[in-house]
Amino acid sequence: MSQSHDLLLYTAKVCPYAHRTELALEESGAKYDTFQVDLANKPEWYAEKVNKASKVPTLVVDDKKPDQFNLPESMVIVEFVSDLFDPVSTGNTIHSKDPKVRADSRYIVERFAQLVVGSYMSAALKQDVVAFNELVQGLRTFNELILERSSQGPFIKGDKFTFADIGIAPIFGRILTVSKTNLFPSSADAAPIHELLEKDASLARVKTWWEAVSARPSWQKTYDEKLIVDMFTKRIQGAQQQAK
Ligand SMILES: N[C@@H](CCC(=O)N[C@@H](CS)C(=O)NCC(=O)O)C(=O)O
Repeated sequence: MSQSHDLLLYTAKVCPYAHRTELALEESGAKYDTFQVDLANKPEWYAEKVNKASKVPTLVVDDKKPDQFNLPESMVIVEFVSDLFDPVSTGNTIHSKDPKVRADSRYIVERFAQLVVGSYMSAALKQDVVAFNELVQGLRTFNELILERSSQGPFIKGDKFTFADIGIAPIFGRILTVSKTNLFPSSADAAPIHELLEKDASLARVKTWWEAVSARPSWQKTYDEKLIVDMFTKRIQGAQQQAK
């Protein structure tokens, strides 16, 4: 496949939203350059020249050409990448052409965020045990949702790694890393999430899903767990100190 657009991704390894776009580009076999944005010290030109909201990710299409355009918002970028490259070089299709599958994939990414993101942040940054229990419950509900869509998977919509997996995996991966690093509060009602994932029947479908996602070359190439551990340890311990 010849690639007709130059692509430059403004990204940050720490950011789960930027991570989605790296996964989509890798899965597509796209050629792209990256610019790592230090979120603690963003270049002063970034907001003006790249992304008015001053956030990562941003995909610059045809950088410095007359028809250059800058695309913000992770799932918009994932969709754009799938429109440019599907069916991808791996034979996979990131985003189905079927309107029902497309809509349900968007829904499940949105529902996962509703179920999990707020409680994850509060559990980690505020050491809020109630939020931690809500997070575990949210993951159990997610297990049911993906079981309803495909009992065997291993991916959310069946045997292919697609839009829904890309939308959710970077957030789930970070939750697991925070758990393994013992940065969540301990709860009398639930074991640590990485232990529950191994043994709890109510997360069995999530376990199957996660094993398949984390084995993908695109995941292994784009997830720098050591960096996440270092950055999250500083951030979460900093937030804990401030709360004292
Ligand atoms: N809805 C956006 C969220 C992007 C976002 O919140 N990115 C964060 C990093 S994870 C960011 O760039 N924040 C600005 C900052 O930290 O200054 C998306 O999905 O792309």
